[in-house]
Amino acid sequence: MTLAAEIEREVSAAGFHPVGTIVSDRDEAGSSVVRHDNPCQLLLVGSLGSDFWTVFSASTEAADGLPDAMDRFTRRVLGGLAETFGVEVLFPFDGPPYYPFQRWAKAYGGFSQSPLGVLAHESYGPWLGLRGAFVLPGVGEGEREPHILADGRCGNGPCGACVDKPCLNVCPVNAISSSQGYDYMTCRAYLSRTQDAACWHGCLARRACPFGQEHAHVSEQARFHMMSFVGS
Ligand code: B12
Ligand code: SF4
Ligand code: SF4
Repeated sequence: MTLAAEIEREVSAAGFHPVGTIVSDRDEAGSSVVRHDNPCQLLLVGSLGSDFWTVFSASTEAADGLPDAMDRFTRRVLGGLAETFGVEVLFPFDGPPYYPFQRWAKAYGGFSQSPLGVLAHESYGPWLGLRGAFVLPGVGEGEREPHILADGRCGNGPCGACVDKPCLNVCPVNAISSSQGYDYMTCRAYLSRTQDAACWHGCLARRACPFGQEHAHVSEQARFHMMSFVGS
């Protein structure tokens, strides 16, 4: 079993969702990983749906009342795995400057930049959280693959072919448009002043996406993310 496959197995057992491995070089990865051998491999790890929520909500971090519970949980669990396997792990919340996690996911393939700001995927819809990237040793010349792996999971993501774009038509304050993208200040102001908004149970625009609906956040999970967004 390869190192990536071993880590993927442990990541799944811990409640996270392994996305896949990209080969990273200077141009794709940006300056943040150039201190590593190039090319290096990045194993992207996400979180998906209520499985992750179940594990996280039973953690000590979720109960201790301190800030950034999910980030601290993620750092403990994925950091522990990195230590076990003797590799480094990068986190999306370390910054600014932030590691370009969305760019990395697009390099893996299957994701499109949605009008919502988040990436959308045919299977996951707009519901995949990006939680970490394990930095694995570089691959040899002969083994080097293109950034998009030929394993059937890759493509351009669903947004380009989504004609109706229902995500654009449901926001109560028109914070999402095809021309301007996502106006997070308008969204945040609305949530702050409207405690009974339906959005507190999940962004209506995100929920309108027909893809990956089985991975939509449960109400408590949606509220957790909205609270941290409005407080940020
Ligand atoms: C800063 C930030 C924000 C800021 C954006 C402010 C701004 N305009 O710069 C704010 C606080 C608004 C924000 C909000 C949200 N965010 Co945010 N955010 C980030 C963060 C930490 C850094 C982005 C960045 O600067 N990257 C550095 C550049 C160089 O990387 P990049 O990949 O090339 O950059 C892309 C992004 O910057 C993106 N982008 C630009 N503006 C915005 C605005 C939003 C809202 C998003 C999501 C993306 C986005 O476009 C770039 C080109 O692809 C990333 C984590 C990360 N490390 O990327 C999460 C991240 C992009 N956010 C994410 C999410 C899910 C959200 C929320 C939907 C959270 C929620 N509530 O569930 C909210 C939106 C609120 C809502 N109503 O639902 C996810 C997206 C997952 C995905 N499938 O794509 C990320 C990857 C975090 C994660 N752990 O998964 N976010
Ligand atoms: S509704 Fe269509 S355009 Fe909007 S995020 Fe989903 S696939 Fe993309
Ligand atoms: S959370 Fe509500 S206000 Fe904010 S973008 Fe989504 S639908 Fe619009």
